[in-house]
Amino acid sequence: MTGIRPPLGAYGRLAQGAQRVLRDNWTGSSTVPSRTLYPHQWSWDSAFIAIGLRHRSPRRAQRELETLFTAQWGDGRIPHIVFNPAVPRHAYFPGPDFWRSSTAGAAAGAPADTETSGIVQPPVHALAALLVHRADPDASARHGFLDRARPRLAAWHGYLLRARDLGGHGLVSAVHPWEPGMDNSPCWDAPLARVTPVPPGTFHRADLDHGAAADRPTDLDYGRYVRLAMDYRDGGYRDGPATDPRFAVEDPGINALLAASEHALAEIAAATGADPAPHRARAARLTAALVDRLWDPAAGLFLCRDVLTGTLVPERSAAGLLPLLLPDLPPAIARTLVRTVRGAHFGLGRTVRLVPSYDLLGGAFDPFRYWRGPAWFNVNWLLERGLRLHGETAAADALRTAVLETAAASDFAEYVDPYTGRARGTTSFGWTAALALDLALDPGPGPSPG
Ligand code: 9WN
Repeated sequence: MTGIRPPLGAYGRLAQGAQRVLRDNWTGSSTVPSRTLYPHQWSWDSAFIAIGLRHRSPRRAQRELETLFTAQWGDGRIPHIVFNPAVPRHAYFPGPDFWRSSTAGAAAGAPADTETSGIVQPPVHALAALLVHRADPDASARHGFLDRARPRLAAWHGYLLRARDLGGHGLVSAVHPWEPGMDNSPCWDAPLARVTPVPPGTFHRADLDHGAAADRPTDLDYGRYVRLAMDYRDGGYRDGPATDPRFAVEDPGINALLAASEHALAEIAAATGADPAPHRARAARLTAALVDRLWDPAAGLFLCRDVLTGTLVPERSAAGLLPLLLPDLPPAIARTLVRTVRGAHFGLGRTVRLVPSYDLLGGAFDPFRYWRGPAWFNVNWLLERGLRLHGETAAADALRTAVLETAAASDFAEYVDPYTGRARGTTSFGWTAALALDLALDPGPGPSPG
């Protein structure tokens, strides 16, 4: 069975369903993650969505990314949300009236004519841009897609490496739990406990109008999210020790995705006649810093480091498996990560078919609650790639099949119970549809044939 893929078209119905979601969620210039729960443009969602869109419309995939790039700030940051002015102000909290980017972020170069949030999400965009380009390299070259994308991406990575190296060891720090994209991961529990929540009742959680409370973060977590975002905003979204962040965490997910995107940016540089060497060097430095700062041999995966205490957070999150995406990971570490994915804590191919977001045996595990256990499709798409990259073809093939079957059976759920595969959160979710479409239609990154 190893390496054999179903013939193209075997997932025809799934591909149709995925395209329907992407059509319904398209606004004319970008794609919302969900019409109800997330009615604006999100940063890493758009990158994943572009990866799926490229198979049906490379131009629309380019547009998706370029709409996001238009909202880039002068300091290089790509905001985690770009607000659609046509959507009612209170449809999502925290909305544009909370972030007030065009005024509070003016000194950091926030656009004057578009409202955005002021925090960021994982930098998957260079990887997405490269894959979008490769879907139709001639048309991409004709339209100058990579020529326009390259300086945007370089400025984005530059911001992260310059302004967000709060630990001083060459890794990016998240200053808000929403930044790694895994909002209520148990990895944030200890660092977040130091943050005083805003009083309950001072804000309205629009998410609970559309999602079950048991699937979402708690009110106490939200009070702390709001406090951190408010303080960052009131400090003009300035970065660095002078602004005294109360939450600063080196996350293996963000840093692995940045290193993977530096590899992609090297390819983009080469394709546009620029020098790829600085990007390869950065990727190598990031990989070395990840190993040096976040690798935990006893746990068999990468952990988060709380920069304010200097300690590793002893919680196993799927973010700690994402360095498997890196081609230059020391082989012994790659082998250990593969063992960990299949071991009792993540159970792949043993107790579960999709990798859970958090340790199945962890004290905080909850199969329903967001990033505290459910399996997410973007994480599994990334790990499918990582397994394939490191020669684990049979495991990658099985994971691919599980992603496709579960995405279709759950109506493209936002996330699923890792044991039953049942939908949690919302359905018709953008990146679930896009990444299922990608796995249904893409031959994969190798080394497997096809
Ligand atoms: C806050 C849009 C986003 C994803 C995140 C996911 C969730 C937002 C929220 O939805 O976060 O950014 O309101 O809960 O955690 O990864 O990008 O799909």
